[in-house]
Amino acid sequence: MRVAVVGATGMVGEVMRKVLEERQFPITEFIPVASERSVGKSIAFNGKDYTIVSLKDAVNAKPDIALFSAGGSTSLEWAPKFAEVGTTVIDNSSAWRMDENKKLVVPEINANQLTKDDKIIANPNCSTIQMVMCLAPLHEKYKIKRIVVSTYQSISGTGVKAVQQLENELAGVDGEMAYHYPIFKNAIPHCDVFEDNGYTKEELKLVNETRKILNDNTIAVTATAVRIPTAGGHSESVNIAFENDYDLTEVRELLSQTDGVVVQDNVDVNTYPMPLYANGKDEVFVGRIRRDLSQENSINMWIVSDNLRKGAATNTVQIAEYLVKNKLV
Ligand code: A2P
Ligand code: 11C
Repeated sequence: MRVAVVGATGMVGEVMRKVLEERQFPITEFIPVASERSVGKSIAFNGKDYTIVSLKDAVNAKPDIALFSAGGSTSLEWAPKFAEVGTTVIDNSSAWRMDENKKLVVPEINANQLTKDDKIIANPNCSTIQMVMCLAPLHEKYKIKRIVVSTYQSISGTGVKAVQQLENELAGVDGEMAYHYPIFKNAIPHCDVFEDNGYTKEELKLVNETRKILNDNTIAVTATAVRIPTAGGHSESVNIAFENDYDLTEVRELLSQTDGVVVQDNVDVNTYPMPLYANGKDEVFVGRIRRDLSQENSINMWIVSDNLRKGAATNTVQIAEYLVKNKLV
């Protein structure tokens, strides 16, 4: 496969390169792409140095696959240009996710919808991916009626500027602010921008993307997204109301049997997921699984995953792997 990584120098782009290397993705030509600022510079991949090229040169090279993580506006403008020359784009931005003609894919859940005609495939938002990984098997078994989710999101989801802000605050030096407020010793209930209805875009992604991936618009979802000064991954407190009653042991079993999900749930020995330990891992970790005692057929759980891995790069590369395996590129 001839593979372009658009946004190769970015935080997600860097993890994409690492994940492609680790999983030994079958690459015959690697084409790193970034902004004009970076064109001509060199970047390492699989022990070799490659020269970063412009988007235009990358389109002219007609790669088989382009993995995009260079922001929504770059995707909106350039993904169709790649698609036009026959490249299959897997896009990590929010640009195409809710487009009704584009598939929003978490491979373990709905990659079987993909066909050769899907030239722009959307990768969901990080906080959605880790949640639906745990919801999908439970929805199938007990039918989800409503979800209440509160997130505790890593600064790495905002990008390099936010990581730098925290480092500056820890070192006690002034610098550029990624957030309106200090993040060290803080929790900021504001991820992405506010919409007119009082919710942030991040919160609405959790609502809309979840319904699209689970292919069920009857599911009610409400979300509060909060930024906290962690670096290893996003955490989520998720309350789920099912149509039908469930058995707690069976829920744990279902989750344990789900590919890509690891149950860490034994409060007797203080075992539960935490971002410090999810950092650098590809799995979604779930624990604190317990009955919601306040209403029937309801459950609480705590879901943690590395937002740059399963939440972004790993999911994107898994989609590419599925395409290759099923001869869809
Ligand atoms: P560059 O490093 O040249 O700015 P992050 O999300 O970590 O900020 O990274 C964004 C990625 O997207 C970087 O690789 C960045 O390249 C790339 N990028 C940003 N704007 C453009 C653009 N207009 N065209 C191509 N790549 C872009
Ligand atoms: C965050 N989820 O942590 C974001 C980062 O829609 O792809 C990715 C934004 C997106 O703030």
